[in-house]
Amino acid sequence: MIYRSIRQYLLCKTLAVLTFAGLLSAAGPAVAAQFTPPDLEGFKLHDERDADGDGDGKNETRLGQYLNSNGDSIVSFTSNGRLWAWSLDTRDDESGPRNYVIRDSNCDGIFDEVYGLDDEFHVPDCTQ
Ligand SMILES: [Ca+2]
Ligand SMILES: [Ca+2]
Repeated sequence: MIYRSIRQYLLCKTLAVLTFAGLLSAAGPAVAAQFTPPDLEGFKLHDERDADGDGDGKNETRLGQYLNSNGDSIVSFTSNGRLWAWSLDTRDDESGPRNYVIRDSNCDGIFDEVYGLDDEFHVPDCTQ
């Protein structure tokens, strides 16, 4: 079974698999987006686990979950030593700019895609 979003992942302990077809094709001229990783100040490592980011049954992605005293959650996604996504889920904001996933789609170190917490995303091919 494949769970699709970071919210579902955190509930089900299975990593989200997601597709992003159409996102880039609708973007028009190639202006590279760049998203800044969440600030870990005030957060402590809460849990680490491995998860399946592409639905093949192998847990290739290491997740690190960080929490602060407010219960806000940051998760890092690392495969083959490359950190390719971050999520931020704030407890007091069910939606909006303080809840997101950012992904480095091509392993160049720049987080160039952003998703909502309920959106689908998957481990980029460039980590393999
Ligand atoms: Ca996998
Ligand atoms: Ca990138």
